[in-house]
Amino acid sequence: MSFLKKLKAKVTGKDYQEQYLSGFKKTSDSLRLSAKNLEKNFKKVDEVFLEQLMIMLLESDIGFETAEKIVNELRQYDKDYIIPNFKRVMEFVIESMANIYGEDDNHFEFLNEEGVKVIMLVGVNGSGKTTSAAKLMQKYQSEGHKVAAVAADTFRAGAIEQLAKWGERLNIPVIKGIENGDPSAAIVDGARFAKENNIDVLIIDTAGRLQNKKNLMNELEKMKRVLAREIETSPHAVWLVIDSTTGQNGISQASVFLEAIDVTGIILSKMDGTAKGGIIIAIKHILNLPVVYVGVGEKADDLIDFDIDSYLNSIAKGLENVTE
Ligand SMILES: Nc1nc2c(ncn2[C@@H]2O[C@H](COP(=O)(O)OP(=O)(O)OP(=O)(O)O)[C@@H](O)[C@H]2O)c(=O)[nH]1
Ligand SMILES: [Mg+2]
Repeated sequence: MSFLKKLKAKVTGKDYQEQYLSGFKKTSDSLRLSAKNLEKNFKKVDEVFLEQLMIMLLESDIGFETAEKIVNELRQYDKDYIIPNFKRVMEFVIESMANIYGEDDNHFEFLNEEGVKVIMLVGVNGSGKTTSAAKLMQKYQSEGHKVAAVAADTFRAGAIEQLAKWGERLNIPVIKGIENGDPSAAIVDGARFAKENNIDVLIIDTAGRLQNKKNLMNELEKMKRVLAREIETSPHAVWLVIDSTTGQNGISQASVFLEAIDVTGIILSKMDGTAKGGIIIAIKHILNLPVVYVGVGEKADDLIDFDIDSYLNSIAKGLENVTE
């Protein structure tokens, strides 16, 4: 069975498939268009073709290193086996992406632990932290967890109210920081509230300003320190929110956070607004961090659990007419 058929079989019956197809529609459409153009010029896998393929991959925001790796592997494979047609090329590319991404570990295991589980959201200005916090609040609540959140963005005017409003809408308690106050104080209040009220999942929304690195590091370290003092094993997850529409730039902005705190996974927001889904592969390849969730809209339920098979299957949809 071909790789794409196997992929399709693997995801059949899995949750979220419709959301994948609509959330990644722009990526899939754009892949179809560029594949059609590429197919027109295909005779064999030669340097001219490989260069065009490289450009197509770069346009998907997969990043230079990752694109080069795929192109080099294809060149080598063609030397060994000779690729007969364009369909096989595209299949090879998708299969390479799967290999680069690799198998996902179960990053949700901590949710089965006893006691309060703490998830911290970090990331640059406007990347989608607060909206992602609301989406996670709704998700875990709907799965039967007792949820609370901390509005620890004491920096931006209106930020605390933004999360508090989500809390009211979802009927979830939000512990509010004080504007211009110490975010760590809000975190301590939130952790104590969670312990006293048998909360299962506590979600912490933080400020997104990109101040100087030293301040950011100090602040995040302090947050971690006070958290661990209240709840020994916390934070259980630190997820960095990256705006997918900012592409490679989003990845480089993220590096400041990676230096400041142990990030355990990525939430990729605003995927509904971009055709550049290659960024998912780049994140795994360059940052070696799993994409845990993908945001596909502004509503509380516009969040999908990321799984690489469903993602690749949804973008391969765009290739069906080209490759069959
Ligand atoms: N289309 C779309 N819009 C999104 C998504 N996630 C967030 N947004 C929008 O992006 C904007 C910024 O989102 P926020 O959640 O406020 O971002 P933030 O990181 O908390 O921003 P700061 O608190 O200012 O650092 C808002 O207008 C959101 O509605 C998404 O997945 N898709
Ligand atoms: Mg915010």
